[in-house]
Amino acid sequence: MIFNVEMETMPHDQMRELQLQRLKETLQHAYQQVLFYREAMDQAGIHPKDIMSVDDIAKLPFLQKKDLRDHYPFGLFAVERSKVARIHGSSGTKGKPTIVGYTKEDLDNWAEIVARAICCAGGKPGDLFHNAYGYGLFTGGLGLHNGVEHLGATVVPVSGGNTSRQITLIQDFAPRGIASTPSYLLNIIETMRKEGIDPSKTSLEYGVLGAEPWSEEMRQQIEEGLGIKAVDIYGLSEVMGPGVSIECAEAQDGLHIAEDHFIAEVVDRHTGKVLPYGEIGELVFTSLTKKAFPVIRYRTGDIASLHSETCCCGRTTLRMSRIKGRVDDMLIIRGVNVFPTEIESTLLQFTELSPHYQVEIMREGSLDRFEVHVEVTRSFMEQVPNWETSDTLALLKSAICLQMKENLGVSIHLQIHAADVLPRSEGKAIRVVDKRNSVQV
Ligand code: DLL
Repeated sequence: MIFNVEMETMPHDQMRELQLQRLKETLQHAYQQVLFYREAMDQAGIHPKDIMSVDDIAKLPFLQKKDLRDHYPFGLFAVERSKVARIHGSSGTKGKPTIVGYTKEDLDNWAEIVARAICCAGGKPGDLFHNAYGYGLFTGGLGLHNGVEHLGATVVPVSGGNTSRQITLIQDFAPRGIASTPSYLLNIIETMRKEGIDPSKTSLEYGVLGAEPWSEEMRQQIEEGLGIKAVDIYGLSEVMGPGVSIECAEAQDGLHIAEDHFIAEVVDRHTGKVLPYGEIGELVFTSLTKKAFPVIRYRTGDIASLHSETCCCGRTTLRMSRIKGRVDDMLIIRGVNVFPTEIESTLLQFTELSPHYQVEIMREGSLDRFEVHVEVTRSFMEQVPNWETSDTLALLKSAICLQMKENLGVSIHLQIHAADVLPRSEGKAIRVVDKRNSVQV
């Protein structure tokens, strides 16, 4: 089922026309209302009226995360604060959050975009929907919440955490859909098994999972574990929140961008040059309908590529690949660039391991040392006598290291722990722990 047929199946040229008209309005609005945009455009020698085609967007200066921090809290708002109906913020752990705002109209648009996204994932009006994204400044909880209501489905606003209660509610309410981070859903599956509940026997049929990078191998574990279709949803508070793009249940191959609300570009992360479709680089988004917090060429720090081929689901919108990772999370191991999801893909091929892992970076002399921490499953510990000193463990360790070397071209230091030792996620999983600047005693 397609929710907004007109927008989601619009021919490409027509969509470009709509985007151009909305882009012009957004630029005019931002130029008039936000000193930052006026100064940035003046400095670049470009005026909104100079934009004659969507491709002209490349002439405009970028917006960076630093600009949001420099104008904390409301310096980039384009309407009076009293017209702002809601505030959200980034889930960043360092320093103050980056703050964004929405007018009532922005919230209505967002709800429609998320309703469309849920349909794309296989949802429909009348569904019962378990929402395990955190509620608060983070856009996941309330973003999905309003989308479910807009769709005409029933939302269960559980938020993240209290996993046993989540499981009780899933069993008692019998939802069709669930939303959470993939890492938290793995935690829920694992807890079900510990509580003697077969996760494949729940009522769940589809999952709307995102807010963090995850691999195909993790998708497979979730789909097999719960017997559901798991689709990837992408978004970020600076641009709007969840729903900027989502995979369709039919293809699960690339995320459909809500192009009537956002223009996507991929740029070379060093030169800022726009890259052709198919090439991997940094995603950049421009909002087309937001009034309170328009963003013009926001550099997301997320690495992906864009694809224009038509999808088997019938949607004509541009698709983006799944996010390989964030620029800040990229590990440079002896000159080789590695994303945590690539490590994840290899680890999850080993059924002896649980799907939980963490990478620690430490300083060793003048070099960085990368330690990958994994844990064996409980059944491995039960099946292998004296598992910690066994040959089976030694063989497993060398097999993982060899596979890692083959897949990623790097040698890693592997630490294998007992089951249930590594931290479990209740929201966004922390995959990389950088200990280089911590004091060693
Ligand atoms: O994570 C919004 C969201 C909520 C998306 C629920 C999907 C579902 P922020 O907290 O601002 O917003 O974090 C945004 O999270 O720049 C990406 O690095 C990462 N991210 C979001 N979705 C995905 C995804 C929400 N599907 C940052 N795959 C983004 C990989 C993702 N990374």
